Amino acid sequence: MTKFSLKTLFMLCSVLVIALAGCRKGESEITLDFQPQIDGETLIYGNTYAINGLNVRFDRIRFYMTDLELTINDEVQSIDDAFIVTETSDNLDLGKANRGDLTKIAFNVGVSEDLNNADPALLPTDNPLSADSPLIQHWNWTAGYKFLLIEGAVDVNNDGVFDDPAPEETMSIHCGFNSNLKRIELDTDKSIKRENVDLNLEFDVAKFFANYDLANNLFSRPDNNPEAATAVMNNVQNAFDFE
Ligand SMILES: [Ca+2]
Repeated sequence: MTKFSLKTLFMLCSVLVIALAGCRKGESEITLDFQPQIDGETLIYGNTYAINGLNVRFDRIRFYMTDLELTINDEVQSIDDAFIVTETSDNLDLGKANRGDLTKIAFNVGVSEDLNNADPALLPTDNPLSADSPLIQHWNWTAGYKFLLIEGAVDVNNDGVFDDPAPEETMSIHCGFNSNLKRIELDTDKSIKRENVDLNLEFDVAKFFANYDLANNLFSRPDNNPEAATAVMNNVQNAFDFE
């Protein structure tokens, strides 16, 4: 290689390094840490909690989180990916965002109407809304996605035993439908300035059941007691918070 081409190569590399460094300097990798709670205490799946006067056990809580927006330096940054939060989700990698002052985070619990009415088979496999995703929560093309799924048991007869999987004390509430889509908007005052930024998002599962008659609403499906799912989704609106 000639001297000239080596010099050219060196210059090109330098420009590339500077360009990459400049790019990194202005952006942070954002992670959402999930902290499910019961009345302010960390929720542990499988444990027993008192909710509305009854002992309750949660085995599984899963929901879709879509159309995320971060307001940083008064500019809304949209995150196009869809996410699913499960009982084993500790955190979600949201990708990169420009640095600055985060004043608001907004997202849907559920799936927006256009996607909810669409065919999940048309989505790429790595999308949690895809028919090929191992985590897909979908009824069929008429009913769409299960936005939120809550499963566990409730000791309705108060004998100290969860009589499940026999159906009488099994809790299974599946929430969906376009009319139940919820937009969560949370004000905050976090600074996004380091290379990696963790945001702690709490949701209090006890609040899912505010003013909810658990004993008589253990089960909900689109064709069986859908009103219970609507009540839970209305409560979801008030269940999220930043630490
Ligand atoms: Ca019982």
